[in-house]
Amino acid sequence: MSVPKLTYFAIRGRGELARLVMAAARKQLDEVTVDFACWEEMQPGTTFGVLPTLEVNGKEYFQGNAIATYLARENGLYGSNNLDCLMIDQIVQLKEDILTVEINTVVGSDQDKMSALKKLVSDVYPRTMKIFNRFIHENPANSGFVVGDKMTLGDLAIFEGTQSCFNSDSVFLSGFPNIMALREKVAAQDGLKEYLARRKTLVPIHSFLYTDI
Ligand SMILES: N[C@@H](CCC(=O)N[C@@H](CS)C(=O)NCC(=O)O)C(=O)O
Repeated sequence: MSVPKLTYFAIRGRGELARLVMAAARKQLDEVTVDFACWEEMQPGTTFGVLPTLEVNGKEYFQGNAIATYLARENGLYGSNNLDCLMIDQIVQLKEDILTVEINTVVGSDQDKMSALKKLVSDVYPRTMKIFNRFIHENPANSGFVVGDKMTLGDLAIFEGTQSCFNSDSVFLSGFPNIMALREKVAAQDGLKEYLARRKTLVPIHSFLYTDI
């Protein structure tokens, strides 16, 4: 395959899982960063009207999680059997469920944002972190990873799906020790370690976002 090209905004959002996969695989990912200020003008000329997109061998694809899953499969970071893949897919979709509510905390009216924030803190985070924590505990390989004995897309999705929660309330997240241990394990992997150190400076937080989606 040619070097894949990811087009997305300068946020983690729906592009970050693909970035994490490529960092973990230590493969090159070309990136085009779209400025939010230019998006309205640009959007009608784009293939799908939303981002992220991935260009591979001259063809453009979309849907962030499909892109990340494709890249994981290409790089040996997906499950090794169908049930492991199902476990990973559930986790990726759970990450999306969390992100949807996180996004609702930064768009719309103040009242809508406030009610999304309440839902996130009182329902979504407690419920989903418990599930992630249990999944890691129930891995028969007892490896600290969520599937089998090596890192997969499932671990990267837990890492990313818990990132905003970790950033906003690490004390709350420390009540989920398996998640905390997995986060440390993931962050220490070759490729990711370097990427995460770089990310601090490369992913700017936009001023209209008060959380770091
Ligand atoms: N289901 C799509 C949703 C894509 C999506 O809504 N992207 C947002 C950014 S995260 C976007 O492009 N928003 C700009 C717009 O809708 O104008 C995915 O998961 O990639």
